[in-house]
Amino acid sequence: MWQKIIPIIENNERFVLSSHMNPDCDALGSELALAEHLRKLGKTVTVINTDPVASNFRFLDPKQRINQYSENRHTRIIKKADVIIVLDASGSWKRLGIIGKSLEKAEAVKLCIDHHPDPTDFVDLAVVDTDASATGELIYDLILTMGGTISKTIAQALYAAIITDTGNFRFPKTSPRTHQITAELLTAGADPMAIYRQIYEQNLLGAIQAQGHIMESIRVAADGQIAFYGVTQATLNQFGIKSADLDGVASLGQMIGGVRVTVFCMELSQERTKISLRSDGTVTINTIAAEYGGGGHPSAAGAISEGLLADVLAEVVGKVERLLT
Ligand SMILES: [Mn+2]
Repeated sequence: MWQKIIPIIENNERFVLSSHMNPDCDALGSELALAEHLRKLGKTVTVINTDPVASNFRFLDPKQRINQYSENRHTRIIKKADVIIVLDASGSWKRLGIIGKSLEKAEAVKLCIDHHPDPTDFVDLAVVDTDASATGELIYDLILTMGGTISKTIAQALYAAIITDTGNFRFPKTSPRTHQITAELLTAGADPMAIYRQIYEQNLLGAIQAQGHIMESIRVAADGQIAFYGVTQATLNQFGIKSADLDGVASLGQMIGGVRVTVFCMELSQERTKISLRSDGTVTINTIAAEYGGGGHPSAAGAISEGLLADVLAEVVGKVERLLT
């Protein structure tokens, strides 16, 4: 799996790592782990994302080595890079946000390491394993294949990547291999309780209260097989929170017995709506996300649509209803 990528890593010096917009723990953990491994090999590594690290993930990066993209500071670094590695983000350069344009123009060799089933023709070479529960699993494998070691900081980063991308070991791609890797990460010093608390138990009071508000608004369709709800900017303002504070709200509907698919829409601005889809694994919903230019996994996907929240929500629910009949 790695035989083409390893020589490219070994024979080059300057690396830029990047990932998708609003980087999650898998994106950040994979970046941090691979960056540390490359630095140990003597490489120069810069990690740059379009969006900043969310506050509950900052513990992963105490030395603040993950940069938020700025054209002034990073254009030269990107231009001089020998290799660009895109992690956890297939599909197209667009998934990376504004940095994607800059990376696309660079002359570096472009690689992608991912577990999403989306196109990879935007890079020169890709390693995609859709059976992996997280990109973090692949990075673990790459580091060991290259004879590297799993330090405590790498273990912590990859553990965070895997628990979040598996929904704490319940999503369909959770495998014996996932647990074997996780066991090794614990041996290498990852602290499950501390990491769980940092990721899941640092919510703002307003975020939890907003969840209560959203939960009250949940409606169902298709005889209770679809749960759907949305949140407006006005509600976010009312509770004094930002959209990023509502991580996890997209799967609230799945807590209801009988619900197979959840549709959650968030108003980004008046004519821009973020769509999040979740399914119980019996329905493939990334096809619907793809209709809106988005992507993701068969049972967890998302997209952004031009349109009013209420219209987009109704339209997506209609599409899911047709999928179920
Ligand atoms: Mn991932």
